[in-house]
Amino acid sequence: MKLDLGSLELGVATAATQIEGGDADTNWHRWAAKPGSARDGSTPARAADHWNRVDQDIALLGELGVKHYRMGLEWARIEPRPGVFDSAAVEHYRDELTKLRALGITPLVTLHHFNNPGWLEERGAWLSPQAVERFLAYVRHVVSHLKDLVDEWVTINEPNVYATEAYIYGEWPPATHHPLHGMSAMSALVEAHLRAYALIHAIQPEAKVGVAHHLRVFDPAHPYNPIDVAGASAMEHLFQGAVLEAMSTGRIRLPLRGSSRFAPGRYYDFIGVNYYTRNWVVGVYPGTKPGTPTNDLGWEIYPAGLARVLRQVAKRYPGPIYITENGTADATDEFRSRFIFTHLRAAIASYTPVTRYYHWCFTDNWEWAEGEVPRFGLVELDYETQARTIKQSGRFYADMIAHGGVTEQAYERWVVPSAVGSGVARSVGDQWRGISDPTPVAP
Ligand code: IFM
Repeated sequence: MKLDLGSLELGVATAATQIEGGDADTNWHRWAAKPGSARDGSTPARAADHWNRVDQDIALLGELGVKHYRMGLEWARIEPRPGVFDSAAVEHYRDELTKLRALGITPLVTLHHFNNPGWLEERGAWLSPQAVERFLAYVRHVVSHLKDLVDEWVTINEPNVYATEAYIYGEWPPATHHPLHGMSAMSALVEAHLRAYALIHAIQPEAKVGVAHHLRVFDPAHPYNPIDVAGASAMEHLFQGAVLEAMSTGRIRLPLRGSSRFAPGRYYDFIGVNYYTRNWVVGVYPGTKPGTPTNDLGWEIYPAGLARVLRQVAKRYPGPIYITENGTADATDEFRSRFIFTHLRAAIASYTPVTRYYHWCFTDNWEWAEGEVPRFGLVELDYETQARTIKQSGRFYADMIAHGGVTEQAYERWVVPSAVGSGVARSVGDQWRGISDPTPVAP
């Protein structure tokens, strides 16, 4: 065996808005309908049409052999108007969950994955003083109605990415540039998680609840330059450290704000880690290390970073770790198999209590402001015909699940011919200008 997975179990992940399609009234449907929003002009109305193709997709999950599936719920479908819940939408999810469980697939359900109902968005989204209460009412409804089918919940996905993109970079709805608003939104999401953690346990005491948190490595480009060192450490704290600490322990430190009503304690049953890349910091600039392999979006491919973030988490937050997302944009599926192999190898070599790995993504899907162009799936999606085809990396993934690891034959068949990336970062700024050398680097 080339790589033994041991007790690490493999699954795949998705998010409602990115795959369901249809006309749900969300922040994203409203935003993308305005010309010039998503880079390719697409909207989430098409996506993978999963809402109508649930049975086909569950059959594909069965074909891959996954035993774990992380999926999201579309809040706007469940609560189309404030306080009005749609029983047909809840029934739809019940049906999906029942079918998953019948196949022996354990669902991990995300309650908020960047998606707000339109009615919350027009009230100011996460800056609205009612946002947390509204979220809790939705959580109460969902957990009460699905608790016989779901044991594991992710309250909030990547609060740091959402707040940064929506309020600081202004790339996502509501598309404003206001750092203080970004911190207010992040603080509201922290409070939403801390209170939802208690609420879910009150309704379903045996539930396992956590956050899926986006964690990166921030390395100073010049380790002897105090400005780069300070920049990397500040970014680490502002982007991810403070929010992870607050959501996990109830300890709320600047730049987050919050009341002191949260007793210090443990507010997670697992820590969810979404890992993709590292930033190479020059001063206050979060760039990409020149000369490193990159994916189709110019993100550095840095498997050792996964082991580094897992160790950082394990040191501070005892308990199980789930890799709730890890994956890459690879339109031609030329390097995804190697990406998976090297990241799983790093996770195992971290010697941390990591028990799950959910690959992002199950199928190609609508990648927010980047639209339909980036291809993250193990299953290829033809957006025009909605045909699904398992990619070679998907076959590799299924083979690993079937054998409990990477056999010598699988390594020769899928990993050896796989490239290491689709480009090379040429300068620290490439990621932000969408430039990387298109020549693939040799394996
Ligand atoms: O597609 C996203 C997902 O919604 C959240 N984590 C990162 C993925 C890739 O960008």
